[in-house]
Amino acid sequence: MYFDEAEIYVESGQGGDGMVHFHREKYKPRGGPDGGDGGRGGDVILEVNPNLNTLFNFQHRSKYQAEDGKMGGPNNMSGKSAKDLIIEVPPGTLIYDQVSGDLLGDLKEDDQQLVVAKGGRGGRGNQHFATSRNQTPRMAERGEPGEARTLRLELKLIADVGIVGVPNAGKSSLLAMGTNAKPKIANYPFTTLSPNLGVAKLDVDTVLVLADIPGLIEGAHEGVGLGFAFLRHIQRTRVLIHVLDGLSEDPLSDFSQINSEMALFDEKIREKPQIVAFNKMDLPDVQDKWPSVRQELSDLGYEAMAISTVTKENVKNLLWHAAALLKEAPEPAIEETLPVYKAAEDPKAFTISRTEDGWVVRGEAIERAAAMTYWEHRESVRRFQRLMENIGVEEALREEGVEEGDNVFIGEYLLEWQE
Ligand SMILES: Nc1nc2c(ncn2[C@@H]2O[C@H](COP(=O)(O)OP(=O)(O)OP(=O)(O)O)[C@@H](O)[C@H]2O)c(=O)[nH]1
Ligand SMILES: [Mg+2]
Repeated sequence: MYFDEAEIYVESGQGGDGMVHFHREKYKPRGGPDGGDGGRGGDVILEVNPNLNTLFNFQHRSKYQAEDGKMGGPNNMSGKSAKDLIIEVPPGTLIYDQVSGDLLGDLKEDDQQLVVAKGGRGGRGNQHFATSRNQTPRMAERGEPGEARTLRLELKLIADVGIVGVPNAGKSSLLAMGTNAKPKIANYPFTTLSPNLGVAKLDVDTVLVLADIPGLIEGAHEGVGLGFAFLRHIQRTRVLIHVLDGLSEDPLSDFSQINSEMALFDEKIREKPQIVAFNKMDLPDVQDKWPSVRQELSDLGYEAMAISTVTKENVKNLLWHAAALLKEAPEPAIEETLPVYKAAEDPKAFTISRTEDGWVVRGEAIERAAAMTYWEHRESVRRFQRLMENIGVEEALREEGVEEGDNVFIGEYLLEWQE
């Protein structure tokens, strides 16, 4: 249903495991350690594709998983790293972490990228663990696990010019006439349910991106009609074309209504340059009304043009006029609603809790280290124990009163406490 919001689940690839292996050659004494490193797991990356203008694709697919890195091999051979998984999004996509609500990024420029889940690094093979005292290390690291997260995507169209007005005014007709877009047009209100983008190429150097915004009515800023979901698309446009329905009983009251709805939603919209387009001038009734409407608008300080999307009267002029205003219009101010980027939690932080089954230790660094340990190799386990000591988990458990034989859960791993 919604094309401008989506929820997706992403998971990066796990790193490949490092290998425990010793060099072997015919007729030669046993060689040193030569277990290769695991390859890196694939990242999940969002990338702007300027040809997209909706989040519609995510209706059909919402789960994205990058591949895992390959395991290291003998002869110091590194495992193959996995390819990154690239997900294309339209320009103007805001990315939020669904759980924390944090804004992770705002993708606007062509080909701009954001890594949303970093692939795990490959585990090191035993070639790295030889020391002067230990020439035959029977240990290696397992690959680092990938990251999983749920993201909320929100699209803010990036159009230069927003076409606004009451339902049925002829906004979509104008977009269809002036650009490459083919929006639905019909003689009833709320034909357009979501903004359409169109590109008008006026000449080689002058290209306008126009957004046809669904019809606005009184109370739109409070969610009436199609609501404010689409008002926010107007925020990023720089110039507005306000289409008046020439057939309306009172085009001027329509005009002020829409303006106040926009201002109630965001005061700054009022500052955007606005061109008024009095539409349906092919009809005699409408032509009769034009002189008085024009006068009243001019008294209010607005420049108005009379157009017809049927005969195309003044449509090109209108777009050229918009292009001229665009040159002077300032870049829209950066979102005032952007939340602050929060610093990530200290990865070495951990918590300890006691349950019926035993002690539960939770923390990013310690859980990762557990996942990267080969529990079948004593030396790997010792290394893990040193880490427990270094980041203070061991001391904290002792202070809490851990005893010989107690169960200690580190993430998914169960250990038995031994002094
Ligand atoms: N005679 C005449 N009819 C027009 C003109 N422009 C649009 N219309 C008609 O007005 C009706 C509404 O046109 P749309 O372009 O769908 O209007 P809209 O503003 O996009 O309407 P919503 O999407 O419902 O907000 C359609 O029946 C169009 O054919 C015009 O210049 N002259
Ligand atoms: Mg429409």
